[in-house]
Amino acid sequence: MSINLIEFPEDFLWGTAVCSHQAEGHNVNSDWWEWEKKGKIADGTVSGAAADMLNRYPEDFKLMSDLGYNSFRFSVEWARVEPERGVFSEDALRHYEKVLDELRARGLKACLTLYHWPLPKWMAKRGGWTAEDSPELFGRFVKRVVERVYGKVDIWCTLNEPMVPVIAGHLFGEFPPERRSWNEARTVFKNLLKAHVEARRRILDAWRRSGESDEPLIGIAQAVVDAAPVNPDNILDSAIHKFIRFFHNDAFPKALSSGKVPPPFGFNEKISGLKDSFSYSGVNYYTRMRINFNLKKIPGSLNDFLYLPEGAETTAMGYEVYPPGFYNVIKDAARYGKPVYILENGIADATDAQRPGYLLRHLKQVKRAIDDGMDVKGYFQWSYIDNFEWKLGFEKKFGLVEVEPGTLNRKPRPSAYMYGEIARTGKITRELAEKYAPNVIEEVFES
Ligand code: GCO
Repeated sequence: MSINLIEFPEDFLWGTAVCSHQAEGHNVNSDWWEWEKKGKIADGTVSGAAADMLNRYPEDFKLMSDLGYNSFRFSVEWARVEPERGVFSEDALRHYEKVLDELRARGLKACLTLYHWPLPKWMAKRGGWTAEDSPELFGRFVKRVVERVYGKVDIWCTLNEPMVPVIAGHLFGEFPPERRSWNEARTVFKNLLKAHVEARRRILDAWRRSGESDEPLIGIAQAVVDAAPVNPDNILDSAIHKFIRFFHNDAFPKALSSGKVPPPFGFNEKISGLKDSFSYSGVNYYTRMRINFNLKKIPGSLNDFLYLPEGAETTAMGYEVYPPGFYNVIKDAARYGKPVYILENGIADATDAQRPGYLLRHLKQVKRAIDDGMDVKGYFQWSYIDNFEWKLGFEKKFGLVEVEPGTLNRKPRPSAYMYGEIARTGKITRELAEKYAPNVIEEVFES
């Protein structure tokens, strides 16, 4: 069947996302800042001034609203707000207050992430998320933030991709604190569940005081891959794919739903306040993971499970472009019976040659999910702007908007305008696809 138009619901959120450490710059009291200086970053860069959103956010929010976007996701940096244990920076709190006010003044809805990986140095020194009181300390920081900004936030995201500190930080030792300990990984998993509970409690306290009737939207952003066995008849591939799908995608959200710590992370013990502790499912999707296990090779990172079919289209990250996987993971997220927000989806592409097509093909899968009855409420493109891509540095360009080296001036890429047209109209038309990505017309409009 051939169609000419893809239409999204009227109140759909069309946003972009950043993490403050990656985009604001100068997160000097964080563990990542210290770690970067040890020469850990692949392209030899450090986060430094990043995209300088710390100072340029008013210009950025004007650009977003001029382009036609209606929402924005970003994070508060714990290390900025609490640079020393128990010492809260009035400057930092005022900064985030002003950022949220500016967003509102531009008519942009705010999704605020409370933890997006960097920790204050003092926290990291005392064991980070392995410390028994880490959830409580996180709760105390969140309380300070919530007291200042409640009423200015539309969507609360307590944790961004909690499995990254668990797996990359404590199991495979790729991110700070570079640990390789299964015991620690389990402890971090449990403490992050508790940290979510603590954060949610503080947000709900503020909500009760506010007298509003509707409960605030609170959830996490979960990184999900569409894991599948290369050869379903191979018992090992099939078993490993199921395990990875559970371990990486489902274990954490399942715990938020059941209130228990699932094996292998725990023994189904209950955590008080955890059961049904979210009001939406947040999905971050980039690629699929095809499992082709090699017995001779012990995996050193989750990426070692990635298998690329010959001729597969890939991104600058080396990820396979696989839009149908997006539909599959949205379907998985929708099983919890809550609204779904896509909190990240995007591509590293310096020349913007692939990005328009990537975007249209992925948005088509979102629409497919909506047509099949899934309650998808919004989509946040990663990323608004080129930023510090963690261990890979600035070489990977995820931005709809390019940052000119040196001046840090903003230069929207063609896909930034394309995304704006979609956001303003809620529609993908054939003309739009012809203008920006004629090569994907068939995939997007013929089904
Ligand atoms: C992620 C992170 C982002 C990354 C992005 C691109 O959620 O993985 O939230 O910080 O930069 O995913 O790799």
